[in-house]
Amino acid sequence: MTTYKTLDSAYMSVLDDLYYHADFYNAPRGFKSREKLAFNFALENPVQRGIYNPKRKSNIIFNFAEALWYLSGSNKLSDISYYNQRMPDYSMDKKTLTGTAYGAKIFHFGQAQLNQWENVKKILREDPDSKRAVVQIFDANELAVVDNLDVSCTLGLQFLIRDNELHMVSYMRANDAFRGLVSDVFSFTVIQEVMATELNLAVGHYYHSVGTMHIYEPDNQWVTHVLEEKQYEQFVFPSMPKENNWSMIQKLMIYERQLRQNQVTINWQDIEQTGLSIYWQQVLALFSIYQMIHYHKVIDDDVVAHLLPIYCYFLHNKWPDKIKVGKL
Ligand code: 5HM
Repeated sequence: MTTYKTLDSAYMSVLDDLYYHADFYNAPRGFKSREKLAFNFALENPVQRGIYNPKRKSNIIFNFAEALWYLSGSNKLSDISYYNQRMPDYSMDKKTLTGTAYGAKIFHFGQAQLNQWENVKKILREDPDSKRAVVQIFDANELAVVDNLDVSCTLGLQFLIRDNELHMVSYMRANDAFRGLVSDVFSFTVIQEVMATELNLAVGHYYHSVGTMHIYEPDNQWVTHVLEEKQYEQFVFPSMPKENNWSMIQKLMIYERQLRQNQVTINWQDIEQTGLSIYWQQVLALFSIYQMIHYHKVIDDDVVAHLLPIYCYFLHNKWPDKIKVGKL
């Protein structure tokens, strides 16, 4: 298995490998794609989860929103479609997501509504060497739903404590190497970091294992543009505070909902007065800026000016008309 230092380097190498050295060309469910089977890679530093290739235009706000949506345990479509207009395409009833809502699987699995997060923590506390700390995501019932639009691509996540570090292995049946990989590895490594800080452990390696890794044909042109771009600025992604982050995450979720529902506006002074730690203040600032973008409000320069350079870079790259270079 190839080990990369950062997700950015893994992404470029995996894309190149898939695009130029695919093993199969086919069209599952009619969607033309190229693929490799039983694909895997490892990340030495899962906190370094940013993808900075300017042509890829990754959406840091959606990435944090999706990770937070998972941590909230929600399966509600509107909680996440606010950040990504494509999400309704995967919903059968246009109200919930059945496969993609990994948080609902993690925190309320199946009829018994199992809280797998708590189970995994208990197992690891009782036996730190355990190989049973698995969060199951894919549910066999998903295949029984006729014409199911949303069958979990992720089978499960396994947590392993080795040498006082929390390692994580994700198992996916299928992963879109160009789109899905960016948000999936972002969210999964956030989950790993939240679990590690809660268990008071350092973050270990992240292992990504996929049944079919593929690139969809309509993305081919964009993929080649991304692959042509070899030299670009890199940043150091911030680490979460080394403490149990749940109280901060829960507080952040309350503000996130109020912003999303357009019940409040939040300026930089408000953010500082939330009592959130600096790491989570930055994420709230991202959500506050997204509210301005989404609801076509005037962008609050002061909030932008207080963002870390890494987040300014992402926003300017994604929304150059709204987040100006001069504000960097
Ligand atoms: O036909 P199928 O159910 O496999 O189509 C869903 C596709 O969405 C997957 O093949 C995968 O390419 C992509 N996907 C992903 O990469 C979907 C999800 C949602 O579970 C995900 N990552 N998290």
